[in-house]
Parts: sequence; C-alpha cells; structure tokens
Amino acid sequence: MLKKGIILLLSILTFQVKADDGFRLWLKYDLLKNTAKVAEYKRFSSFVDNQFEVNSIVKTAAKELKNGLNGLLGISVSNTVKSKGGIIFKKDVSIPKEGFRIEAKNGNVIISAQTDKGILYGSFELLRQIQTESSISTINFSSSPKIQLRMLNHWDNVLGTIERGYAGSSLWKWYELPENIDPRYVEYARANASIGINAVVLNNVNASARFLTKEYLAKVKALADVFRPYGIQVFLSVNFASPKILGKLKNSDPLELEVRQWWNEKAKEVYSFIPDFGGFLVKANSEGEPGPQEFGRTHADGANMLAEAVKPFNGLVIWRAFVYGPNPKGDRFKEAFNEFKPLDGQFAKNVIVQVKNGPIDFMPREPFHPLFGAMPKTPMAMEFQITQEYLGFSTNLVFLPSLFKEVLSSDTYVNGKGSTVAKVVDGSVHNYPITAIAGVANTGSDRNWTGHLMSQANWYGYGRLAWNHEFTTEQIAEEWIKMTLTNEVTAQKTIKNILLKSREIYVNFTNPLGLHHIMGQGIHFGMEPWLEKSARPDWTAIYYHRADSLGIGFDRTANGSNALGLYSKEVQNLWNNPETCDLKYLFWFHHVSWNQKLSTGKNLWDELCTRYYTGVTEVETMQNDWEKVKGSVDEEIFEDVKGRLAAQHREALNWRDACVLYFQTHSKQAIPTPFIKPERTLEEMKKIVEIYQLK
Ligand code: BDP
Repeated sequence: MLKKGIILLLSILTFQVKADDGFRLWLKYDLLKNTAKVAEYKRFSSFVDNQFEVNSIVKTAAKELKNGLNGLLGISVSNTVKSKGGIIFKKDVSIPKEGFRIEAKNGNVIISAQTDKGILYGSFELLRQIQTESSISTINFSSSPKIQLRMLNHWDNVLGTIERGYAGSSLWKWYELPENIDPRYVEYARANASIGINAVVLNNVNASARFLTKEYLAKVKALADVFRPYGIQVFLSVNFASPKILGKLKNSDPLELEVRQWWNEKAKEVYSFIPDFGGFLVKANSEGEPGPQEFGRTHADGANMLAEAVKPFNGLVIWRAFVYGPNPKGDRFKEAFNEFKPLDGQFAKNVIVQVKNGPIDFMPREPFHPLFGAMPKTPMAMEFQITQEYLGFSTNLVFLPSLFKEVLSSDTYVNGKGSTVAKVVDGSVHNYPITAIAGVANTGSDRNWTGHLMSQANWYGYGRLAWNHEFTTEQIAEEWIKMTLTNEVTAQKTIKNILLKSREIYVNFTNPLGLHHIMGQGIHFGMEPWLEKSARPDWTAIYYHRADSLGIGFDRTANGSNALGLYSKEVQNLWNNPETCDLKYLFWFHHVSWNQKLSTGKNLWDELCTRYYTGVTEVETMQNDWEKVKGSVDEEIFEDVKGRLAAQHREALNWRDACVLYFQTHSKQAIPTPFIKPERTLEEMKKIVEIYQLK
C-alpha cells in the first residue's frame, strides 16, 4: 500500500516537473544537464559584487542573476564577496548608454556599463550565454542597442479586450488597479527586460479618453512603478479629442489657446503621477479617429501642440503615419507618403513619426514603406506587428523575425547603396537625434502569454532585432529554441528548420507572388478574394488583386498609379520591369497576363497554382517534422503545437481551394498537373467564409 502510494506520489511529482505550460517563456532556468559546462560556470558564480551603484535597476540585475544561476547551476549564489570566482558590476563611461561589456578577467566575470540599464541587459546576456551553453571562461564582448526606444505597443482596451489580440484578454486588470498588483506584471517586465525592451505603450491606438483621467492615471502609475526597476518606461495612446471629451471644451483644435492650455495642464498632471513618463502615442485622422484635420490643421500642427505640452518633462510624441483617406480614385499605397512627406522639417524636435513596415497594412509580405528614407528631418520609427492579425492569429506557426529582417535589410538607396531601412530607423542614414522601433504586442492573459507557444519566438525575436538588427534569424531561432524548448541537438535543428521556413510557407498558401489584402473582411482571418463591396473600396479584395480576364496584379508603375515613383531610382529599377521584378513583389507592382512566362519557367497561372498547392504540402512537412521532436520537447507543448499545426493545415487547404477556384473564374485555365483539382466548389468555399463573418 505504502509502496503504491509512494509510486503514485512520485509519478505526480514527475508529471508536475515535466509538464510545461509555457508560462516561463525563455526564462526557464532549469538545471543544465551538461555537467562539464555546469562545472565551468560554477567557477564564476559564487557571488555578485556590485561595484556600480545601488539603485532599483541594478538590484534587479543582481536578483535576476542570482535567481537564474541558482536554477541553471543548482547552487546558491552568496553575498560574500571574494577576490575570485564571482560576477562583478562595474562602471565604465566609455560604453554607450544601455550597452555593456562582459569580460572574464582575473578569475571573475566583469559586467561593465555606463548606465544601470546596461548592467541589467548585461546580466540577462550573461544568463543567456549560460542558458545556451556558450563558453564563458574567456568571454569578452560588448554589445549596445542600435535603436534608443525599443517599444511594445499594446492595443489593449479599458474593458480588458485586446484589439487584434489572439492570446486571451488584456494583462492589465484596470478595475483592480491600482490597489491590486497582479504578480504577472513583474513576469511581463522580466521577459521584456531580458530582450532589451525599454518602453511600453499600455493602451490601444484607438484610444479611450478614459486613460487620461485622474482615476486611470493612478492605475497607470501603479504599472509604471512595477516596470521601472526593469528599465521600462510607460507611454499612453491618447485620444486627440480629449480636450472636448474630458475638458468639455468646445473643440480640440490644436491652434486654439484653451486647447493647448488643456494639454499643458494634462501633461503636468500625468508627470505628477509618473515623473519618468515616456510620452504620447497618437493615431489621428485615421479610420475614424479624431485629429487635427477636422479643424483644417495638419498632422504637424497636432503633433507639435502635444510636443509642447510634454517638452518641459522631456516627453516625446509618437505620431502614427497610418493614415489613408478614402480616395476612390487614388492608391492607398501612396496616401501616407503624400500626407507626410511635405511635412518633413515641420515637426517639433521631440516628435517621432511612427510608420508601419509596409504601405498597406501588416500583410504577410509587403515592400518597405516608401516613407523610410523620404523624411531626413523627421525621426521615423518602425512599427511592426507581432500579433498575427493578417498572419493566421494564434492558429498559424509563422516565425516573424524573417519578415522583420526582410524589411529591415531592404535598401532604400536614399544615400547610396547600403541605406537600408534598418539604418534609416537606427538614425545612421539621416543622423536622427531620437530613434525608435515599436512592435504591436502578441501578449495576453493566456497562460503561455501568446496563444501559440511558437509565437513566443516572435516576441523574443522582435526584442532581439530591436536591440541589434544585424542579428540573424538563424541565431535568434537557435537561442530561443535552446532556452525554451529543448537541449537536444537534433531536435533543435529540426525546430529551427521549421521556424525558418514557416513565414514563406504562410505566404505561399495565402498571398503568393505579391498578392495582398485578400483576407476575410474585418476579421482579417481566412480568405475572401472575391470581396467586391465594403464601406470603402480600399477595404475590398478586388481593389488589390485586380484580377480580370487578362491577368492579375496592381499596376503601380508609371502606367498605373505610379506608387513605384515614390521610391528612389535604384529601387524603381529593381521593381519596375515585370520581367525582372522579384516574384515576391510581382503583383504589388504589376498587372501580369495569365500566360506570361515567369523566371521559374512556368506561366503565371501555373506558378500561382503551384505556390498554393506547394504551400499546403509544406504545412504537411512542418507537421511531419514536428512529429520527429516528440519526446525531445515537453509533452504538453508538443501536443499543443501539433494540434495547432493540424488546424493550420485545415486553413491552408481552405486558402488553397478558395483562391485557386476563385482566380480560375478569371484565368479560365485548368488546374495544372500534377495538382488535383479541389474537391470542393467555389460556392462551398464561400460558405466557409460566410461562417467566419457571422456575428
Ligand atoms: C489595422 C487594424 C486595426 C488597427 C489599425 C491601426 O485592423 O484594428 O486599429 O490597423 O493600426 O490593421 O491603427
């Protein structure tokens, strides 16, 4: 009886130790199995000596180091400083702000930095080196962030919902704040600090004015107090009509004195709660949000008014360029450019213009936004979307660092070859005094934070690239897999291969050859290439793919909308000839005939079908590859990812069948061999989409 009881207890314990719900992200700190490595690390881990200074961020660094080393090495890091065998924090003013150096010297490991944040990031880096089992006996390297503000933008609402959030509800429990501090806020801050994220915007860009009330500022302060020791600054999205909504003024015209005074007073109040408050993020005159144009003023007038209000407190205004008026004759591609380019030089010094990575809207693939490189006098921040609004929600496995990297390494040629988007954003092309990058967060209340466990890699990878856009996707994938999933080398390789291919696979079965914006209306999940009518023409699918009996694609050359003319000559040369344009961007810039022979050797229709069919078989390959890692990753995680991959396969089949059947109504050509014509009809596919649209 007793024996049975012990066995039962043991199996429960083993199960509990083994089952992993993903909560600990990449900060697991489980005991390392490699005993030789553990012995090596132990030689440097007996104490932490803080010769830097004592403040809350440095204390966090020491606490994190001790906690991490305790777990990874199974030791207790002591407070007793000796001459050898420990980790020492040191001041070095020659190191760039927030950067650090880690060096093994005289039997110790020294983490030096100019600022406390540098010490924090250096500590997390040392832990990462150990987690990934690198050698530290001779470690000697420096690292510093290329971009100053590395932000997460949360699209979280007052009622706890998240716009375009697919991992549960908001992390912020507004009704419980400020009294109740959910311990999860600290876990969130730790994760961000470990990848160098130093700023967060707490609320949706479609902003409720409520956040600027005294009651809510007290709640925001409570969060800011939790995040501060992790080096994270808090920002808010603001509603441009707040003076009218909250202040009961007759309007919110940025040139009205009383409106300006209202904002000045409001800024003073915000800073009385949160002295190190970062500033305001603004979506104005876009998709129904209020803005300065209602009063005949420009975006610069609006931004500068807010900039003046936060200036005495060193605050910033981040003004979004995601604007596109409903212009039935125009091309949405050009709207933001035409609106903002003429304003270059008119923004106040503490204004940053935040631009989405592409000209339309977070598509699975877009050419880079033409505003990058076009505004030398205005700091341009990059806005990426980590949450998978147009990339299959939390159902699809898509490793986004591939997308981020593709955009960042695109060459704008504005100052000659090598003027990449990354170098525009990091300020090196135009010497911007302030630099910033933002990622729309994919976090939520789901136990594993991101819904799809593999989407944790997108949060992680975004942070790593925000720190240094020169990191490779391979390196990022490797680090994340080692820290999160498994220390078995073969399984690591298999998973890395899945991650690195996943984005292209998603493009293949959804938007190959430069198709874009053919997702389900409003929800942006699934496909709706036949969508002809909507509240605005540029919210339909046919506006973008322009398929007809002759061919498919949007002519944006000089013969068409000439959006291509917004780029520098070199970029135009890359893309303006349909024969030589990279197939990735073909339908972004060209209307191509169905029978056009492509560089692949196939004609256009055959190539399009090939991409859709291959996309589906590639998902099958991902499924088979995932099967191979069974036993090498935690069982709960294995099953969860497996289930989601199966759902992704069903989605891929839907995309394929719907799109080839629909485009076939235009091309009038048969599905090419060796592919087998879909068993379902176009009408059946439309029914599936109708279900998604049911409220
Ligand atoms: C679109 C989203 C919408 C956002 C908007 C934005 O569908 O929910 O509010 O972008 O970025 O992609 O402002």
